[in-house]
Amino acid sequence: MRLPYCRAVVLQSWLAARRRAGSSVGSSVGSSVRSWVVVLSALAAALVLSPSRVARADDSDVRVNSIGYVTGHAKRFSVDVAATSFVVRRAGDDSAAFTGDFAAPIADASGDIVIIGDFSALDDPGTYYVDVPAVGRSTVFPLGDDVYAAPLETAMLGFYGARCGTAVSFSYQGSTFAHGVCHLGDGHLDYVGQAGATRNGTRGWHDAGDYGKYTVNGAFSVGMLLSAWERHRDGLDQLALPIPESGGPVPDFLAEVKWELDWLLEMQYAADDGRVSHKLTGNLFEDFVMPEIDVAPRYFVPYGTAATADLVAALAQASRLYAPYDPDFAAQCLAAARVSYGYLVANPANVAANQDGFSTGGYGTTDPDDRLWAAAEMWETTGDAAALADVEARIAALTGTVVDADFDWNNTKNLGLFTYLISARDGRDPAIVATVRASVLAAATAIVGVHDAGGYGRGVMRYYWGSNGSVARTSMVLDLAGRLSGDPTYLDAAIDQLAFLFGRNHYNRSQVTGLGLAPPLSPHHRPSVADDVADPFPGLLVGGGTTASNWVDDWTMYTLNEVAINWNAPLVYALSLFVPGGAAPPVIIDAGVADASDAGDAADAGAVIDPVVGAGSQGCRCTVGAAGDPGAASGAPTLAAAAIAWLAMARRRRR
Ligand SMILES: [Ca+2]
Ligand SMILES: [Ca+2]
Repeated sequence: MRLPYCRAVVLQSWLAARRRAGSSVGSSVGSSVRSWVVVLSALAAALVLSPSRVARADDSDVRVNSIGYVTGHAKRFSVDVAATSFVVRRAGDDSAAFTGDFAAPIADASGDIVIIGDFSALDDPGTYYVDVPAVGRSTVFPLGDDVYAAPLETAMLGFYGARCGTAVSFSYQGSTFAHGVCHLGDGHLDYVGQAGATRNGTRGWHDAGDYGKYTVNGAFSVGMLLSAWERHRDGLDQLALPIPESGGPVPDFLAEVKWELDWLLEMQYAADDGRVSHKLTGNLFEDFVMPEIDVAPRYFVPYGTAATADLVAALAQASRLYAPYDPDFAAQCLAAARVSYGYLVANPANVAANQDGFSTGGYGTTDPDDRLWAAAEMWETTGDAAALADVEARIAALTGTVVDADFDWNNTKNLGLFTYLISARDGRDPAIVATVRASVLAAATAIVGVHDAGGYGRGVMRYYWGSNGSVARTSMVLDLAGRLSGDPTYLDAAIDQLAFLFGRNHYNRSQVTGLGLAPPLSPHHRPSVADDVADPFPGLLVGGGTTASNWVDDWTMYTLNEVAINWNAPLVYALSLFVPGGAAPPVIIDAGVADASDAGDAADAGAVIDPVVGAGSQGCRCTVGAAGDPGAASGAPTLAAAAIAWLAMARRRRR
């Protein structure tokens, strides 16, 4: 009898304290919210509503990437007690495959004193464990070319399970995860001037632990997923997902993303009115029920210019990527993007969405970054000179950092900057290209610096609500820097971000449900809490600690253990770098300035240079290793060396 009452108390407390009311990501979470976290934690512990799971796995001080290690890439692990040497042993017969010494201890932000071992030179596929004499053994892990293939599929299941407006059912590790048809009433138009009327706003993904659909975060997540497709298509196009569209004309990966795009299209006010609703939610957060039980009315919320710009960007990018598979859909996306882009051009002032009456996620953000992203994607898709002038004016007007090492939904400019930088189109201002290029390398070098300074290789300096998503998101910056410089340091740091998320961390636990060592069992995710399956829905990255050591696996702790599409999307991006076929060729900026013999060598090496930038960059004066270029200081290889290194890596990966 007591339990339902207490549960209601917790839910009310939780609703009162609910997140995203602020204008920024977790760093802005106020002290009042933190107080509620404490209150909720105490309540949960006292009432044994959802027993706080032991945060640390207790089996080892030897922390590895429990998913495994990829041939041709860095292989590092961490130990949080003192030792001098280690042995990597074959799991089959315990024979030694590699012996090494530890580096000097590092004082990690978690308080752990950590030593790091490196067995990158071991490249024979197999199954291994790390043995540290007098300390212990790691979990057993595979080493091979394809250790991330299955996790990538699982991470995409995270999106499929979040589908709104349809029934979902799939099997994973012996359990069936499902929900019924939900939210077909989406949505009501009362808050956008049509009391009592409704319009179709079905489909899309439930955003996070809740069932709302938020344009800014939805478009941002789509942008990261489509960028993964655009840059690592060969690693994604063979993906077979258990979705209804599988086997159709659109590759499964794009078919899953289309479910969100179909909804985004409906967020535009009308075909001739480019304003875009900021979100589609109920007035309040839902109870912890299955989505088909949630029948409270949901509303289109008034437009904001950030949401409008993000829709433009996502739809413009989608237009060029879906065109080979679904030309009608591609045309629909571009037409909608043009209408909303036209609105933005005609209405340059930032307009924040009026969210009066709603206590669901705020996702409030100003729009300069969103407008930059929109202009970049419009230019890349259409070649429109005015859009190029728009994006370049916005880049030139940036104050402070151009490319940010740490970014999230409230700062989308990186997505636009990346598209701009690696475009094959003509006509850019060479000075702006050079600025962006140098800034990508500077941001990536900063990430590597943070990675080097910590005990577990985490590349994000701060800890905040959802920062596991930002850890995954560093892979986008590191990917670009690796391709620009040819320096493997960047991709090595990127794979270490996955290692952190899959168990090489203070907790010795995976941060993704259903994957790796001791994964989260109690995420803040309504279907996982409300269904009758013991395990949570798989493939969901939890937000992680807001300090280096405070993560708990407890569904009531939304600032620590929620899930969200803007965290899963960069996880997919990171995984796409390291699956078979995912390796991307160097980006060569300025073929006209690079040493002619370099270009010749690269061509001789197999014509691997992707003309992503060089061919059309009329007179671009940026050069590899230019003054102020962090790549120069770190000894970035020549263009030819970069191309040859990539070829060698691609060959290794194919073996
Ligand atoms: Ca913004
Ligand atoms: Ca459950």
